[in-house]
Amino acid sequence: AIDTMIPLQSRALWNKHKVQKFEDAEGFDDRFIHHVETTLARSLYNCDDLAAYESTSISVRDNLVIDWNKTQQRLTARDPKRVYYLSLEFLMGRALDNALINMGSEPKPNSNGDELLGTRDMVKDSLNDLGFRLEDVLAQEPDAALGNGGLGRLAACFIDSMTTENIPAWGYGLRYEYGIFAQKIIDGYQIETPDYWLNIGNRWEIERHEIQIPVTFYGYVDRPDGDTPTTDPAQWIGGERVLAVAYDFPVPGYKTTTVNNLRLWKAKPTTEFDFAKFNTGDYKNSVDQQQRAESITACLYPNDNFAEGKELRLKQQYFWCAASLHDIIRRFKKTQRPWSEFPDQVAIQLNDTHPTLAVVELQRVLVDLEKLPWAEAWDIVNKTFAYTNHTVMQEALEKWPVSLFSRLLPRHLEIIYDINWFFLQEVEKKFPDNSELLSRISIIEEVYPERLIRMAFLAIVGSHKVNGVAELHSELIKTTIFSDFVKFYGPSKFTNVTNGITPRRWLKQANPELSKLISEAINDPKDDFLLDMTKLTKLAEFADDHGFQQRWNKVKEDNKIKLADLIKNLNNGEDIIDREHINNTLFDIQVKRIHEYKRQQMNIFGVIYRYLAIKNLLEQGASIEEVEKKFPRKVSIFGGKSAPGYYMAKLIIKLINSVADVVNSDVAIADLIKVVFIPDYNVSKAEIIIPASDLSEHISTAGTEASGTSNMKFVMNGGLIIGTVDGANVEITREIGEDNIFLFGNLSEKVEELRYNHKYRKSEMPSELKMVLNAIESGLFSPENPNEFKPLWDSIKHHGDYYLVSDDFASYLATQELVDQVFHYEKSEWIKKCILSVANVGFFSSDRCIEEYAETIWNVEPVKPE
Ligand code: IMP
Ligand code: B1N
Repeated sequence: AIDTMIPLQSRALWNKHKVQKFEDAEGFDDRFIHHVETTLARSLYNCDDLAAYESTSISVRDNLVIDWNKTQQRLTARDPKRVYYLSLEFLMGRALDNALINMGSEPKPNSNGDELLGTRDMVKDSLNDLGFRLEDVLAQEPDAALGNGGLGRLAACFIDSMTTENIPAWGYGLRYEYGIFAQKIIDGYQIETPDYWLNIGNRWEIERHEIQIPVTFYGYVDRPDGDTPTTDPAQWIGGERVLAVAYDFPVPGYKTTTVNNLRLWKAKPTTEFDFAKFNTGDYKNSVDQQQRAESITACLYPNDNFAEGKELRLKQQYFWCAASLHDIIRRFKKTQRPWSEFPDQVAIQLNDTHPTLAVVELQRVLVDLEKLPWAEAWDIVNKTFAYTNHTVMQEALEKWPVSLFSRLLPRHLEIIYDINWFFLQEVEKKFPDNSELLSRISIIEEVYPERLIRMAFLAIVGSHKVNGVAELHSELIKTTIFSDFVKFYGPSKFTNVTNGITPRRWLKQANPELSKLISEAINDPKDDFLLDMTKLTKLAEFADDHGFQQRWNKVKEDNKIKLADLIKNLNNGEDIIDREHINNTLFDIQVKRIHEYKRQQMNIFGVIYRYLAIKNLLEQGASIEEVEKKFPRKVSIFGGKSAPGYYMAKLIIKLINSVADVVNSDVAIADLIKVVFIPDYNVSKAEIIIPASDLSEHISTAGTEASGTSNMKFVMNGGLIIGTVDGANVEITREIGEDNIFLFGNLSEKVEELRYNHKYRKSEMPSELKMVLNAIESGLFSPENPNEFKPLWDSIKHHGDYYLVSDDFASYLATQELVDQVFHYEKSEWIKKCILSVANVGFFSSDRCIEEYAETIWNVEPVKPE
């Protein structure tokens, strides 16, 4: 609007005082001290690590914001098609270190002119001169943990890559007051404590008081023109009103001055005056009511791969979709283009079904407010949206009761009915007289006593493309949960984009030493491989080079020492890991959300088997040296949160901790096995844990893990994988070669048959598993309560072993034996496998992934800084 712009005659003055980025150490020092003394109102007499963190962050943010403004102005001028990534979760982790790595333009000579320094090193030296250590300063930052696991971290990797690739893209999400809970382990049990991450404020966010969007709930539908059809414009008179306030997080890209935006919404009360309440003198009550608004964005739902179905969750979803769409539409309207051009200017990606209401909301805005005819509006909607599916697990598929919708979003329910009606008409036309198909494919599930809205079906019908997140998964959704839709639409609506991860955070930032070794080996001093991962293939030349192998192994050993230090700190200073043998102790790591389908129970059963086998050998009189030959040194490391209401997952955590207690204190086995559960696994801990792995476990029941992304992170950091033929493991094998991965277990094609066999008791449990379950049942790990783990053995022995532990256990153990063999007796072969894996991991950069989305789904082009 004209009135928000500075008059022409004043602009010379603005340009004269144009703010500048700091470019060198001098400039940084200046900015740093400025912010300590003004923004923080402190001085050199009371500047601690926290203040240094804050001042560094604000200084860095200043630079980002300058480029953010330029980026947004450039986009307004060029008016390209933009991408909006709608995700209820953004698991960003810490911002400062990543910003220092990404924003550094070209490395510059240091003060002596004898070394090229990137921004991170320059700031590190500066902080040193100012009296601080960069590591201590970085450690002050709380994780932005606004996500549960893979889905949320994927969104974070994607905005990094979209920015790095100069794609005009904004993320939209919620600014939860409380992110994922912090996990404490007390007496072996998971205890959840609130994650009030904003406790020390947040120096990365920009609060936009001026952007407040009203959002409505409840109420009723009014038809001013009488009893018109529901496809005609109607008016929704909302009951409850709240405001969405925008908080912006600048997103830096690597080697580009493009800075994109992550806009998160916070709910707050309106300042509307409620006469009715005022007149009845009910002041306290009216304040209470207002306060309720804030509860909408108070808390992230802590479930991974599970839909809880709570009313507040649906309110979160609508609040977020309505505010985001309003913002997107406002931006589009500034260009004065006709509505028909909306899909040429806007691509909206639905990260799972959580934002599916945006489909309905856009239809509502176009029909009710913009008065477009239904069909015209629907055409626009369909061309705008695309949907990513992340799971085939029934319990994760969102279905909302019709009754809840009719109360909370009455107009949206009408629109959903109409969308479904038109859709079913088309199905009927193509497949006449097939009432079974109609009821299977309907967006409304007719189940007694509650009719349900199938959000995934609504997302498919409302989108022009649907994608899965790894090849196997994308095939599976076509043949199982969405097979009727393939029949109706044909296969071309369904596609695959295999997940990826950003090598900036997961290689350069998490593993600076490996990154340095690589850049030296492939002669890439400016770290361009982080943009073009095909450069890594050159590493293969060194795979057999003994000297290089030793340097490679030294990096791994140093990373293992760092992890051992972390574990020691978390264990009140007591060392669990034997430092002396760290190089020939295999670090076997499984860190991810605790879930029966991910089968941490199988991993800990494997540990128990190993323990029992060692004890047996010792009892038969074998010496510890003889035992060590068969069962060499190994540390089994676990980490991950359970959903607070997930009983079985919590029991698995308890079993791991109970086994750790017994095994770690058994002096007879002389440190051959150690078991560690790292509490409160999160992004910043992952950055320490992942680079330290020799082996990591990705052992889900075939067909259950859509992709997995930590598997890619471990490989990128020079660790090997033991895994099932599931999710992205399949493509990892294709890329790095089957000699370099330890695969085992039944294939997804067999799963149905195996489950059937369990149901009709046609399965035989392997003796090794019997031995393990007997030991657990004997109370070896819970002497005071032998039945404590009963639900775990019951699920296998009596409840059909849904996750097929007994079918995969024998091949799991055999494969672990092979792992031991190669790690301990063919170490050079082992390291060679690691090097070859990293050489061929390039495919899993999220940059490749974003290029595929841009080309095949969004149809957007990069807009490069001039
Ligand atoms: P939006 O696209 O309208 O949300 O704009 C996002 C931000 O980009 C604004 O808050 C401005 O800071 C900046 N911006 C957008 N359009 C212009 C423009 O035409 N000139 C200068 N800055 C703009
Ligand atoms: O999404 C990741 C995949 O790599 C993982 O395999 C997959 O399990 C994960 C409801 C989910 N799928 N579904 C969820 C999360 C929260 C929620 O409320 C479902 N997370 C995944 C990235 O593609």
